[in-house]
Amino acid sequence: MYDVNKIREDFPILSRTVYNKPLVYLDNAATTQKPLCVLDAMRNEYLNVNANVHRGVHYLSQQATDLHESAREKVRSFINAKSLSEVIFTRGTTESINLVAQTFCEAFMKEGDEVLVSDMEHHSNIVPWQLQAQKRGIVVRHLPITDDGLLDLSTLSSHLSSRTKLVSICHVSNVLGTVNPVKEIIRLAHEHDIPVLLDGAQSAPHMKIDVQDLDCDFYAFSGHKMYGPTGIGVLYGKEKLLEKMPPYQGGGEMIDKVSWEKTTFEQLPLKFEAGTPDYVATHGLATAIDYMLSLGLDNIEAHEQELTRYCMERMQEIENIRIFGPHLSPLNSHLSSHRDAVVSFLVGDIHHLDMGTLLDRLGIAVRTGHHCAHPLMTRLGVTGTVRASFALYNTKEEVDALIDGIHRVSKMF
Ligand code: 7TS
Repeated sequence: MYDVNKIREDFPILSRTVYNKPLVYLDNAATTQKPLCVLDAMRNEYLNVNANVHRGVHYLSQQATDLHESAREKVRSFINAKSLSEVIFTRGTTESINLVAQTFCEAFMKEGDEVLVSDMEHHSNIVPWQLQAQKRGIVVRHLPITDDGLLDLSTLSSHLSSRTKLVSICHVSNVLGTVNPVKEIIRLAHEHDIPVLLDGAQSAPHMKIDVQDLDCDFYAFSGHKMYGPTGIGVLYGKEKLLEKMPPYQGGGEMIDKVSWEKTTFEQLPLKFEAGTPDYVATHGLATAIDYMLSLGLDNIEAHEQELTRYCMERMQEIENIRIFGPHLSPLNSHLSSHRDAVVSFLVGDIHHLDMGTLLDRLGIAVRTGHHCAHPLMTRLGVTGTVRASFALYNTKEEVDALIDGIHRVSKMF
């Protein structure tokens, strides 16, 4: 079954110490650690295969191209996209959303047209739209959240208008852990013929994603948050939309023919992939996906849900703690299906930075601050929170260490 201690052996960094204390790494929503198999795969590619992809007739180039394109197939099947044309490699969620913001607006939006985001977005799903607002005069509207940190779906219809051209929301909040009812949102938006982009940065690492079942029009995620390397991510898009969107950047790989008179572009997905791709990172990402599949996505989710439930329960012991986002119902200790592996909190009037700094001295790595979600902080009426976030290798003992640490810090104040 799921042997977390055995799994931890795949991540040597988890055995290191900081300040002579065992490391307790609870900053996984920012980035996850990498298993040996990912590092080995990338090292092996650089050692034995390395050559630029797509353009070479020679053996190594073909081998590197095969690895790169089989990574695309791995991603396609991981998210169940219909076709390889719909899987675009990017640098990460941020670039995926910027790509859509620039090219979707170019193709489909005019001055006064609206994009609907929500009050719980990461800046990477706010600022790209604001840049388009400055450039093209589009309007960025935002869906409110309830005090429990849920999207208020009763207000969705009133935020959609004949000018709404896209809904762009996170699948899971990186601060609140809220798992949004995205299928329902997509169904409602589609009733008005409005496509939906899902920011999957915090969902792809934690749950089975099926883009056809969700029926989302775009889905963006980052490799480094799911045990893969930094600098690689994915944009899924429905072919019928991507076909109509202009290229994002110009350069090699993305062209068909170039002349001074007229340049034509490659077919999907290469049309959106100018320049040498990070083909070693795509192989690393594919290896990370294989690693997750070998453990079982359901097993990973069950383990992380159990840790989150345990953490939320143990946090009830702490006086004056304020947990943000959907709470566990006191009558029912099962985890709310609305919360993923993220717990943001504050204790009394202890500043989040003080809490984070003192926990760090105990070896416990958490994130503090605004978590790249200023508008959400404003909505919550705080300048920041402390955030613990879990991954497939965390343990109940680490949750215990966090709770003990919070007790110790609280006593100091
Ligand atoms: N969207 C969400 C919901 C995120 O949580 C993040 C990163 C991004 C987009 C951007 O991802 P990137 O890989 O392109 O940077 N979130 C965090 C975080 O919560 N702490 O550090 C990064």
